[in-house]
Amino acid sequence: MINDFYKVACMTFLMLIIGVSVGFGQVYTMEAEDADLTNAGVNASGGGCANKSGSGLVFMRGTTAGDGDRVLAFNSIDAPSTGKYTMKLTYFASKESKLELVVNGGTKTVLSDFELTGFCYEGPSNVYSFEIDLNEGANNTITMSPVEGVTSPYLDKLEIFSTD
Ligand SMILES: [Ca+2]
Repeated sequence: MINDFYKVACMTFLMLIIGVSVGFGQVYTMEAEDADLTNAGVNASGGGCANKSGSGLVFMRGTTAGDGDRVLAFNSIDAPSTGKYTMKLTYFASKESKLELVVNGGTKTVLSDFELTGFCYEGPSNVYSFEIDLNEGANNTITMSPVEGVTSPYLDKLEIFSTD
């Protein structure tokens, strides 16, 4: 009985530590440069820029024919339940930028109105928030592609939070 009490206490404590370390309500975090980049996307390292997180940035361009085929995929996103979540995309944009978003192979959504931040070395990043639907379980996928003919933002990090 006492053993069980300690087990529960320890588990609760561990869950609290894990909860604090990933941030309250946060279900996912991934650096863009650590996600799955296909079709010869361009990974801009961000050089020695201190305003990014992780080791770099992903820049898929968009302005050259064929750039629309580039895909940055965030796979195996684990959601605790089916429903609405808030996606927070940390980025840099030095001019008007757009990005195509697909969640779980669904409809393409074009994200626009990225507030301009300048390049990474010029100042802090900004966060683009967008509400998405995820399914319960670890099989959620979010893909991002350039809108062909338009510059993409420099992608730094993707975080997902529960909305309640
Ligand atoms: Ca990064």
